[in-house]
Amino acid sequence: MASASALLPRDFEWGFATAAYQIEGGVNEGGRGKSIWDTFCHLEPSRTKNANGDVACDHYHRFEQDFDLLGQYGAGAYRFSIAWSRIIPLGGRNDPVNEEGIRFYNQLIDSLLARGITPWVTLYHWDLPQALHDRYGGWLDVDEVQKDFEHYARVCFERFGDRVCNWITLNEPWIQAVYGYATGGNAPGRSSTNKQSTDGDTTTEPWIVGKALIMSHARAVALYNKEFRHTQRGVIGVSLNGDYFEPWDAEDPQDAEASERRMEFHIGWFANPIFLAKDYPTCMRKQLGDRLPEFTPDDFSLLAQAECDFYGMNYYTAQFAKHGTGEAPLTDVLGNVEELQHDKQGTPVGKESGLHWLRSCPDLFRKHLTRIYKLYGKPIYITENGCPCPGEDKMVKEEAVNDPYRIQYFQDHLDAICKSIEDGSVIKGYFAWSLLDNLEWSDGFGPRFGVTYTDYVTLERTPKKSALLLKDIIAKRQGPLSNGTH
Ligand code: GBH
Repeated sequence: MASASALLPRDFEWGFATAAYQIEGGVNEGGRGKSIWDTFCHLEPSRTKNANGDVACDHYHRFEQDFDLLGQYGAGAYRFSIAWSRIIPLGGRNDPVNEEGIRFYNQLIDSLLARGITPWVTLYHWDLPQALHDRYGGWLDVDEVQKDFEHYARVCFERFGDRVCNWITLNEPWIQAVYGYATGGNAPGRSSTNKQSTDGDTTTEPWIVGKALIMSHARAVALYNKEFRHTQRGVIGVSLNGDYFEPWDAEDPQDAEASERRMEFHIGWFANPIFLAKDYPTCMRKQLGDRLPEFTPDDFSLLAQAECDFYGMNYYTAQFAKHGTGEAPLTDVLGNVEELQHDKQGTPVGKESGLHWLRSCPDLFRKHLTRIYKLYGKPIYITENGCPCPGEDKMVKEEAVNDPYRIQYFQDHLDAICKSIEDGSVIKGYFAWSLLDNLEWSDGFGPRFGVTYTDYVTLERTPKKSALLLKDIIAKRQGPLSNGTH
Protein backbone atom coordinates (compact mmCIF):
# COMPACT_ATOMS: atom_id res chain seq x y z
CA MET A 1 0.00 0.00 0.00
CA ALA A 2 1.47 3.36 -1.01
CA SER A 3 1.22 5.64 1.95
CA ALA A 4 2.23 9.18 2.69
CA SER A 5 4.77 8.02 5.22
CA ALA A 6 7.11 6.95 2.41
CA LEU A 7 7.74 10.70 2.25
CA LEU A 8 9.27 10.82 5.72
CA PRO A 9 12.67 12.47 5.45
CA ARG A 10 15.54 10.04 4.79
CA ASP A 11 17.41 11.46 7.78
CA PHE A 12 14.34 11.31 10.05
CA GLU A 13 15.35 10.44 13.62
CA TRP A 14 13.51 7.34 14.65
CA GLY A 15 13.01 5.28 17.75
CA PHE A 16 11.18 4.54 20.98
CA ALA A 17 10.76 6.35 24.29
CA THR A 18 10.60 5.36 27.97
CA ALA A 19 10.98 6.99 31.40
CA ALA A 20 13.04 5.85 34.39
CA TYR A 21 10.34 5.33 37.00
CA GLN A 22 8.07 3.55 34.53
CA ILE A 23 10.57 0.83 33.59
CA GLU A 24 13.69 0.65 35.78
CA GLY A 25 12.71 -0.92 39.09
CA GLY A 26 15.79 -1.52 41.24
CA VAL A 27 14.63 1.33 43.45
CA ASN A 28 16.80 0.28 46.38
CA GLU A 29 19.82 -0.66 44.33
CA GLY A 30 22.92 1.17 43.23
CA GLY A 31 22.66 3.82 45.92
CA ARG A 32 19.51 5.39 44.46
CA GLY A 33 17.74 7.92 46.66
CA LYS A 34 13.96 8.07 46.93
CA SER A 35 11.91 10.24 44.62
CA ILE A 36 8.49 11.80 45.11
CA TRP A 37 7.04 8.92 43.06
CA ASP A 38 8.26 6.27 45.53
CA THR A 39 6.51 8.18 48.28
CA PHE A 40 3.37 8.81 46.24
CA CYS A 41 2.89 5.13 45.41
CA HIS A 42 3.73 3.75 48.84
CA LEU A 43 2.03 6.27 51.11
CA GLU A 44 -1.45 5.74 49.69
CA PRO A 45 -1.38 2.80 47.25
CA SER A 46 -4.93 3.35 46.00
CA ARG A 47 -3.64 6.47 44.23
CA THR A 48 -1.78 4.26 41.74
CA LYS A 49 -4.14 1.26 41.67
CA ASN A 50 -1.83 -0.47 44.18
CA ALA A 51 1.02 -0.43 41.70
CA ASN A 52 4.48 1.04 42.17
CA GLY A 53 7.82 1.21 40.40
CA ASP A 54 9.74 -1.04 42.80
CA VAL A 55 10.24 -3.64 40.08
CA ALA A 56 8.32 -2.20 37.09
CA CYS A 57 9.89 -3.84 33.99
CA ASP A 58 13.12 -4.59 35.85
CA HIS A 59 14.93 -2.72 33.11
CA TYR A 60 17.65 -1.98 35.68
CA HIS A 61 18.77 -5.60 35.28
CA ARG A 62 17.47 -6.31 31.78
CA PHE A 63 18.55 -3.34 29.71
CA GLU A 64 20.81 -5.38 27.43
CA GLN A 65 17.86 -7.51 26.41
CA ASP A 66 15.69 -4.41 25.93
CA PHE A 67 18.33 -2.84 23.71
CA ASP A 68 18.46 -6.05 21.65
CA LEU A 69 14.77 -5.42 20.99
CA LEU A 70 15.53 -1.86 19.88
CA GLY A 71 18.04 -3.31 17.46
CA GLN A 72 15.51 -5.83 16.16
CA TYR A 73 12.99 -3.03 15.63
CA GLY A 74 15.44 -1.02 13.54
CA ALA A 75 15.56 1.91 15.98
CA GLY A 76 18.13 4.57 15.20
CA ALA A 77 17.51 6.39 18.48
CA TYR A 78 16.21 5.76 21.97
CA ARG A 79 14.77 8.28 24.41
CA PHE A 80 15.11 7.46 28.10
CA SER A 81 15.20 9.48 31.30
CA ILE A 82 17.77 9.69 34.05
CA ALA A 83 16.51 9.33 37.61
CA TRP A 84 17.91 12.43 39.35
CA SER A 85 18.02 10.50 42.65
CA ARG A 86 20.31 7.85 41.15
CA ILE A 87 22.83 10.58 40.27
CA ILE A 88 22.45 12.74 43.38
CA PRO A 89 20.48 10.69 45.95
CA LEU A 90 19.71 13.74 48.12
CA GLY A 91 19.24 15.94 45.06
CA GLY A 92 20.98 19.16 46.08
CA ARG A 93 23.93 21.10 44.73
CA ASN A 94 25.99 20.41 47.84
CA ASP A 95 25.04 16.75 48.13
CA PRO A 96 27.32 13.93 46.99
CA VAL A 97 27.24 12.43 43.50
CA ASN A 98 26.58 8.69 43.47
CA GLU A 99 29.21 6.99 41.31
CA GLU A 100 27.14 3.80 41.06
CA GLY A 101 24.34 5.77 39.46
CA ILE A 102 26.79 7.36 37.01
CA ARG A 103 28.09 3.89 36.20
CA PHE A 104 24.57 2.57 35.51
CA TYR A 105 23.77 5.30 32.98
CA ASN A 106 27.24 5.00 31.45
CA GLN A 107 26.45 1.36 30.80
CA LEU A 108 23.12 2.27 29.16
CA ILE A 109 24.75 4.88 26.96
CA ASP A 110 27.68 2.69 25.93
CA SER A 111 25.43 -0.25 25.25
CA LEU A 112 23.23 1.86 22.97
CA LEU A 113 26.22 3.32 21.14
CA ALA A 114 27.69 -0.14 20.63
CA ARG A 115 24.48 -1.01 18.77
CA GLY A 116 24.59 2.15 16.68
CA ILE A 117 21.60 3.64 18.54
CA THR A 118 21.65 7.35 19.40
CA PRO A 119 20.80 8.13 23.03
CA TRP A 120 18.25 10.92 23.68
CA VAL A 121 18.32 11.76 27.36
CA THR A 122 15.53 13.37 29.37
CA LEU A 123 16.87 14.91 32.58
CA TYR A 124 13.54 15.08 34.37
CA HIS A 125 10.52 12.84 33.89
CA TRP A 126 8.62 13.72 37.10
CA ASP A 127 10.84 11.98 39.68
CA LEU A 128 12.11 14.77 41.93
CA PRO A 129 14.39 13.56 44.73
CA GLN A 130 12.18 13.26 47.82
CA ALA A 131 14.93 14.90 49.88
CA LEU A 132 14.44 18.20 48.00
CA HIS A 133 10.71 18.06 48.55
CA ASP A 134 11.35 17.53 52.27
CA ARG A 135 14.14 20.12 52.50
CA TYR A 136 12.39 23.12 51.00
CA GLY A 137 9.18 22.06 49.30
CA GLY A 138 10.81 20.96 46.03
CA TRP A 139 9.21 22.62 43.01
CA LEU A 140 7.47 25.14 45.27
CA ASP A 141 10.73 26.94 46.00
CA VAL A 142 11.48 28.62 42.69
CA ASP A 143 14.90 29.99 43.72
CA GLU A 144 16.30 26.88 45.37
CA VAL A 145 15.11 24.23 42.97
CA GLN A 146 16.42 25.95 39.84
CA LYS A 147 19.91 26.04 41.35
CA ASP A 148 19.74 22.37 42.28
CA PHE A 149 18.42 21.42 38.85
CA GLU A 150 21.18 23.40 37.16
CA HIS A 151 23.78 21.56 39.20
CA TYR A 152 22.22 18.18 38.40
CA ALA A 153 22.21 19.11 34.70
CA ARG A 154 25.88 20.11 34.97
CA VAL A 155 26.80 16.74 36.42
CA CYS A 156 24.98 15.01 33.55
CA PHE A 157 26.61 17.19 30.86
CA GLU A 158 30.05 16.64 32.43
CA ARG A 159 29.73 12.92 32.91
CA PHE A 160 27.66 11.90 29.87
CA GLY A 161 27.95 14.77 27.39
CA ASP A 162 31.03 13.33 25.69
CA ARG A 163 28.68 10.66 24.28
CA VAL A 164 25.18 12.12 24.65
CA CYS A 165 24.44 14.84 22.10
CA ASN A 166 20.65 15.03 22.45
CA TRP A 167 19.18 16.45 25.64
CA ILE A 168 15.63 17.04 26.81
CA THR A 169 15.49 19.09 30.00
CA LEU A 170 11.95 18.38 31.19
CA ASN A 171 9.16 16.04 30.25
CA GLU A 172 5.72 17.67 30.23
CA PRO A 173 6.11 20.43 32.81
CA TRP A 174 2.33 21.01 32.51
CA ILE A 175 1.62 17.58 33.95
CA GLN A 176 4.12 18.09 36.78
CA ALA A 177 2.53 21.41 37.73
CA VAL A 178 -1.14 20.53 37.28
CA TYR A 179 -1.28 16.85 38.22
CA GLY A 180 1.24 17.31 41.01
CA TYR A 181 -0.22 20.51 42.50
CA ALA A 182 -3.82 20.99 41.30
CA THR A 183 -5.62 17.68 40.73
CA GLY A 184 -3.22 15.76 42.96
CA GLY A 185 -3.30 12.76 40.59
CA ASN A 186 0.49 12.63 40.29
CA ALA A 187 3.32 13.02 42.80
CA PRO A 188 3.64 14.86 45.08
CA GLY A 189 -0.17 14.72 45.12
CA ARG A 190 -0.89 18.19 46.44
CA SER A 191 -4.38 19.55 45.89
CA SER A 192 -7.08 21.58 47.58
CA THR A 193 -9.83 19.89 45.58
CA ASN A 194 -8.92 16.19 45.82
CA LYS A 195 -9.69 14.53 49.15
CA GLN A 196 -7.13 11.76 48.69
CA SER A 197 -4.32 14.26 48.48
CA THR A 198 -2.28 16.18 50.94
CA ASP A 199 -3.28 19.77 51.38
CA GLY A 200 -1.92 22.18 48.87
CA ASP A 201 -3.33 25.40 47.52
CA THR A 202 -4.57 24.68 44.03
CA THR A 203 -5.21 28.35 43.36
CA THR A 204 -1.52 29.30 43.55
CA GLU A 205 0.79 26.28 43.63
CA PRO A 206 0.55 25.11 40.01
CA TRP A 207 1.56 28.58 38.81
CA ILE A 208 4.52 28.79 41.19
CA VAL A 209 5.67 25.32 40.18
CA GLY A 210 5.28 26.29 36.51
CA LYS A 211 7.71 29.15 37.01
CA ALA A 212 10.15 26.89 38.86
CA LEU A 213 10.08 24.43 35.95
CA ILE A 214 10.54 27.14 33.33
CA MET A 215 13.50 28.69 35.16
CA SER A 216 15.06 25.28 35.80
CA HIS A 217 14.85 24.48 32.12
CA ALA A 218 16.32 27.88 31.28
CA ARG A 219 19.23 27.47 33.68
CA ALA A 220 20.13 24.08 32.25
CA VAL A 221 19.99 25.35 28.65
CA ALA A 222 21.91 28.55 29.41
CA LEU A 223 24.58 26.43 31.10
CA TYR A 224 24.78 24.11 28.11
CA ASN A 225 25.04 27.05 25.72
CA LYS A 226 27.77 28.74 27.71
CA GLU A 227 29.95 25.87 28.84
CA PHE A 228 29.25 22.72 26.89
CA ARG A 229 27.83 23.44 23.44
CA HIS A 230 31.06 24.42 21.75
CA THR A 231 32.88 21.25 22.77
CA GLN A 232 30.04 18.74 22.91
CA ARG A 233 28.17 20.07 19.86
CA GLY A 234 24.83 18.60 20.91
CA VAL A 235 21.26 19.83 20.83
CA ILE A 236 18.93 20.58 23.73
CA GLY A 237 15.19 21.14 24.02
CA VAL A 238 12.14 20.38 26.13
CA SER A 239 9.16 18.02 25.69
CA LEU A 240 5.77 19.70 26.00
CA ASN A 241 2.46 17.92 25.89
CA GLY A 242 -0.92 19.38 25.03
CA ASP A 243 -3.94 18.15 23.14
CA TYR A 244 -5.16 19.98 20.04
CA PHE A 245 -8.52 21.72 20.57
CA GLU A 246 -11.31 22.37 18.09
CA PRO A 247 -14.38 24.50 18.92
CA TRP A 248 -17.28 22.46 20.32
CA ASP A 249 -19.70 24.62 18.30
CA ALA A 250 -18.05 25.34 14.96
CA GLU A 251 -20.36 28.35 14.48
CA ASP A 252 -19.62 29.99 17.81
CA PRO A 253 -16.71 32.44 17.84
CA GLN A 254 -16.57 32.12 21.65
CA ASP A 255 -15.78 28.43 21.28
CA ALA A 256 -13.12 29.22 18.69
CA GLU A 257 -11.58 31.58 21.24
CA ALA A 258 -11.96 28.95 23.96
CA SER A 259 -9.98 26.45 21.86
CA GLU A 260 -7.08 28.86 21.43
CA ARG A 261 -7.26 29.86 25.07
CA ARG A 262 -7.20 26.22 26.15
CA MET A 263 -4.02 25.63 24.15
CA GLU A 264 -2.44 28.83 25.48
CA PHE A 265 -3.12 27.68 29.06
CA HIS A 266 -1.49 24.37 28.26
CA ILE A 267 1.30 25.07 25.81
CA GLY A 268 1.79 28.85 25.69
CA TRP A 269 2.25 28.84 29.49
CA PHE A 270 5.63 27.15 28.91
CA ALA A 271 6.35 27.83 25.26
CA ASN A 272 6.09 31.64 25.44
CA PRO A 273 8.90 32.01 27.98
CA ILE A 274 10.93 29.03 26.73
CA PHE A 275 10.84 29.54 22.95
CA LEU A 276 10.06 33.24 22.65
CA ALA A 277 11.62 34.57 25.90
CA LYS A 278 8.24 36.30 26.36
CA ASP A 279 5.80 36.62 29.24
CA TYR A 280 2.94 34.15 29.67
CA PRO A 281 0.02 34.44 27.24
CA THR A 282 -2.17 37.49 27.86
CA CYS A 283 -5.25 35.35 28.47
CA MET A 284 -3.45 33.74 31.42
CA ARG A 285 -2.52 37.08 32.98
CA LYS A 286 -6.08 38.23 32.48
CA GLN A 287 -7.64 35.27 34.24
CA LEU A 288 -5.03 34.64 36.93
CA GLY A 289 -3.85 38.14 37.81
CA ASP A 290 -1.10 38.20 40.40
CA ARG A 291 -1.48 34.50 41.16
CA LEU A 292 0.74 34.05 38.11
CA PRO A 293 4.31 34.85 39.23
CA GLU A 294 6.10 37.64 37.34
CA PHE A 295 9.37 37.20 35.48
CA THR A 296 11.92 39.71 36.76
CA PRO A 297 14.33 41.47 34.37
CA ASP A 298 16.99 38.95 35.49
CA ASP A 299 14.63 36.07 34.67
CA PHE A 300 14.06 37.50 31.20
CA SER A 301 17.75 37.88 30.59
CA LEU A 302 18.29 34.26 31.59
CA LEU A 303 15.45 33.16 29.30
CA ALA A 304 17.13 35.06 26.47
CA GLN A 305 20.41 33.18 27.07
CA ALA A 306 18.55 29.89 27.03
CA GLU A 307 17.78 29.56 23.34
CA CYS A 308 17.25 25.89 22.64
CA ASP A 309 17.34 23.80 19.50
CA PHE A 310 14.06 21.99 19.12
CA TYR A 311 10.48 21.64 20.27
CA GLY A 312 9.87 18.17 21.69
CA MET A 313 6.21 17.32 21.22
CA ASN A 314 4.35 14.63 23.12
CA TYR A 315 1.06 14.13 21.32
CA TYR A 316 -1.70 11.61 21.94
CA THR A 317 -5.13 13.07 21.27
CA ALA A 318 -7.42 16.03 20.58
CA GLN A 319 -10.62 17.38 22.13
CA PHE A 320 -13.35 19.97 21.71
CA ALA A 321 -13.47 23.17 23.77
CA LYS A 322 -16.67 24.80 24.96
CA HIS A 323 -16.36 28.27 26.49
CA GLY A 324 -17.22 28.62 30.16
CA THR A 325 -20.06 30.97 31.02
CA GLY A 326 -19.32 33.43 33.77
CA GLU A 327 -16.08 33.88 35.61
CA ALA A 328 -13.60 31.05 35.97
CA PRO A 329 -13.40 29.58 39.49
CA LEU A 330 -10.16 30.28 41.36
CA THR A 331 -9.25 26.60 41.09
CA ASP A 332 -9.53 26.56 37.30
CA VAL A 333 -6.36 25.57 35.43
CA LEU A 334 -7.84 25.06 31.96
CA GLY A 335 -8.66 28.61 30.89
CA ASN A 336 -12.36 28.59 31.71
CA VAL A 337 -13.09 25.91 29.17
CA GLU A 338 -15.02 22.68 29.23
CA GLU A 339 -13.23 19.80 27.49
CA LEU A 340 -15.37 17.40 25.46
CA GLN A 341 -14.82 14.43 23.19
CA HIS A 342 -17.92 15.05 21.07
CA ASP A 343 -18.87 18.25 19.29
CA LYS A 344 -22.26 19.97 19.35
CA GLN A 345 -23.58 17.62 16.67
CA GLY A 346 -22.49 14.61 18.72
CA THR A 347 -19.64 13.73 16.36
CA PRO A 348 -16.73 12.12 18.24
CA VAL A 349 -13.32 13.73 17.90
CA GLY A 350 -11.78 10.40 16.88
CA LYS A 351 -11.88 6.64 17.27
CA GLU A 352 -11.80 5.26 20.83
CA SER A 353 -8.61 3.56 22.05
CA GLY A 354 -8.05 1.46 25.17
CA LEU A 355 -8.05 4.56 27.41
CA HIS A 356 -10.99 6.90 27.90
CA TRP A 357 -8.96 10.09 27.43
CA LEU A 358 -7.27 8.99 24.23
CA ARG A 359 -8.97 9.00 20.84
CA SER A 360 -7.12 8.72 17.57
CA CYS A 361 -7.22 12.12 15.80
CA PRO A 362 -4.52 12.19 13.13
CA ASP A 363 -6.03 15.05 11.10
CA LEU A 364 -5.94 17.23 14.18
CA PHE A 365 -2.36 16.07 14.84
CA ARG A 366 -1.46 17.59 11.47
CA LYS A 367 -3.15 20.87 12.46
CA HIS A 368 -1.42 20.77 15.83
CA LEU A 369 2.04 20.31 14.28
CA THR A 370 1.45 23.04 11.76
CA ARG A 371 0.17 25.45 14.41
CA ILE A 372 3.10 24.78 16.77
CA TYR A 373 5.69 25.20 14.03
CA LYS A 374 4.15 28.50 12.96
CA LEU A 375 3.99 29.83 16.51
CA TYR A 376 7.41 28.82 17.82
CA GLY A 377 9.47 28.28 14.66
CA LYS A 378 11.66 25.48 16.04
CA PRO A 379 12.30 22.12 14.39
CA ILE A 380 9.92 19.62 15.96
CA TYR A 381 10.73 16.16 17.25
CA ILE A 382 7.75 14.05 18.26
CA THR A 383 9.16 12.77 21.54
CA GLU A 384 6.08 10.63 22.37
CA ASN A 385 3.12 9.26 20.42
CA GLY A 386 1.24 6.01 20.90
CA CYS A 387 -1.82 4.34 22.41
CA PRO A 388 -3.24 1.25 24.06
CA CYS A 389 -5.61 -0.81 21.87
CA PRO A 390 -9.28 -1.16 22.83
CA GLY A 391 -9.63 -3.94 25.39
CA GLU A 392 -5.89 -4.57 25.51
CA ASP A 393 -5.68 -4.32 29.32
CA LYS A 394 -7.83 -7.46 29.58
CA MET A 395 -6.09 -9.51 26.91
CA VAL A 396 -3.74 -12.43 27.38
CA LYS A 397 -0.37 -12.18 25.70
CA GLU A 398 -1.33 -14.16 22.59
CA GLU A 399 -4.12 -11.70 21.86
CA ALA A 400 -2.28 -8.56 22.87
CA VAL A 401 0.66 -9.08 20.53
CA ASN A 402 -1.76 -8.80 17.63
CA ASP A 403 -2.41 -5.06 17.71
CA PRO A 404 -4.08 -3.76 14.53
CA TYR A 405 -5.50 -0.68 16.29
CA ARG A 406 -2.00 0.45 17.26
CA ILE A 407 -0.68 -0.28 13.77
CA GLN A 408 -3.37 1.94 12.27
CA TYR A 409 -2.72 4.63 14.89
CA PHE A 410 1.00 4.77 14.08
CA GLN A 411 0.42 4.69 10.34
CA ASP A 412 -2.15 7.50 10.49
CA HIS A 413 0.00 9.68 12.73
CA LEU A 414 3.08 9.21 10.57
CA ASP A 415 1.02 10.16 7.54
CA ALA A 416 -0.11 13.28 9.40
CA ILE A 417 3.54 14.21 9.99
CA CYS A 418 4.18 14.03 6.25
CA LYS A 419 1.19 16.26 5.60
CA SER A 420 2.40 18.84 8.10
CA ILE A 421 5.81 18.75 6.42
CA GLU A 422 3.95 19.58 3.19
CA ASP A 423 2.34 22.49 5.07
CA GLY A 424 5.89 23.78 5.61
CA SER A 425 6.71 22.47 9.11
CA VAL A 426 10.20 21.22 9.89
CA ILE A 427 9.76 17.88 11.67
CA LYS A 428 12.94 15.95 12.32
CA GLY A 429 12.10 12.82 14.25
CA TYR A 430 9.64 10.53 15.97
CA PHE A 431 9.74 8.42 19.13
CA ALA A 432 6.93 5.94 19.64
CA TRP A 433 5.65 5.64 23.19
CA SER A 434 6.68 3.11 24.31
CA LEU A 435 9.34 0.45 23.86
CA LEU A 436 7.67 -1.72 26.52
CA ASP A 437 4.35 -1.94 28.34
CA ASN A 438 5.19 -0.19 31.60
CA LEU A 439 3.94 1.54 34.75
CA GLU A 440 1.31 4.01 33.55
CA TRP A 441 1.62 6.25 36.62
CA SER A 442 -1.71 6.61 38.47
CA ASP A 443 -3.28 4.04 36.13
CA GLY A 444 -0.88 1.37 37.37
CA PHE A 445 -0.03 -1.55 35.10
CA GLY A 446 -3.44 -1.58 33.36
CA PRO A 447 -2.97 0.44 30.17
CA ARG A 448 -0.44 -1.06 27.78
CA PHE A 449 1.33 1.47 25.53
CA GLY A 450 4.22 -0.80 24.51
CA VAL A 451 5.21 -2.19 21.14
CA THR A 452 6.56 -5.00 23.32
CA TYR A 453 4.28 -7.00 25.62
CA THR A 454 5.52 -7.17 29.21
CA ASP A 455 4.43 -10.10 31.36
CA TYR A 456 4.55 -8.52 34.83
CA VAL A 457 4.83 -11.90 36.55
CA THR A 458 7.69 -13.45 34.59
CA LEU A 459 8.97 -10.13 33.19
CA GLU A 460 9.24 -11.83 29.84
CA ARG A 461 9.11 -9.50 26.82
CA THR A 462 7.31 -10.36 23.57
CA PRO A 463 7.29 -8.12 20.49
CA LYS A 464 3.87 -7.02 19.25
CA LYS A 465 3.15 -6.80 15.53
CA SER A 466 3.23 -2.99 15.61
CA ALA A 467 6.96 -3.04 16.42
CA LEU A 468 7.66 -4.70 13.12
CA LEU A 469 5.31 -2.47 11.18
CA LEU A 470 7.22 0.56 12.43
CA LYS A 471 10.45 -1.05 11.37
CA ASP A 472 9.05 -1.51 7.91
CA ILE A 473 7.74 2.05 7.56
CA ILE A 474 11.02 3.54 8.58
CA ALA A 475 13.07 1.28 6.36
CA LYS A 476 11.06 2.65 3.43
CA ARG A 477 11.39 6.35 4.19
CA GLN A 478 12.73 8.21 1.19
CA GLY A 479 11.55 11.82 1.42
CA PRO A 480 13.81 14.85 1.10
CA LEU A 481 16.16 15.59 4.01
CA SER A 482 14.51 17.21 7.00
CA ASN A 483 16.10 20.59 6.32
CA GLY A 484 14.28 20.58 2.99
CA THR A 485 17.27 19.69 0.76
CA HIS A 486 17.53 16.60 -1.45
C1 GBH B 1 2.74 11.05 28.83
O1 GBH B 1 1.86 11.79 29.61
C2 GBH B 1 3.91 10.73 29.71
O2 GBH B 1 5.03 11.51 29.37
C3 GBH B 1 4.26 9.28 29.74
O3 GBH B 1 5.10 9.06 30.82
C4 GBH B 1 3.00 8.46 29.78
O4 GBH B 1 3.24 7.11 29.99
C5 GBH B 1 2.30 8.67 28.46
O5 GBH B 1 2.04 10.03 28.24
C6 GBH B 1 0.99 7.94 28.30
O6 GBH B 1 0.00 8.45 29.13
O7 GBH B 1 -8.56 11.91 32.03
O8 GBH B 1 -7.81 12.15 34.32
O9 GBH B 1 -7.42 10.06 33.18
C7 GBH B 1 0.61 12.07 29.07
C8 GBH B 1 -0.16 12.88 30.07
C9 GBH B 1 -1.73 12.48 31.77
C10 GBH B 1 -2.43 12.75 29.53
C11 GBH B 1 -3.05 11.83 32.13
C12 GBH B 1 -3.76 12.15 29.88
C13 GBH B 1 -5.35 11.59 31.50
C14 GBH B 1 -6.06 12.21 32.59
N1 GBH B 1 -1.41 12.25 30.40
N2 GBH B 1 -4.08 12.32 31.26
S1 GBH B 1 -7.58 11.53 33.05
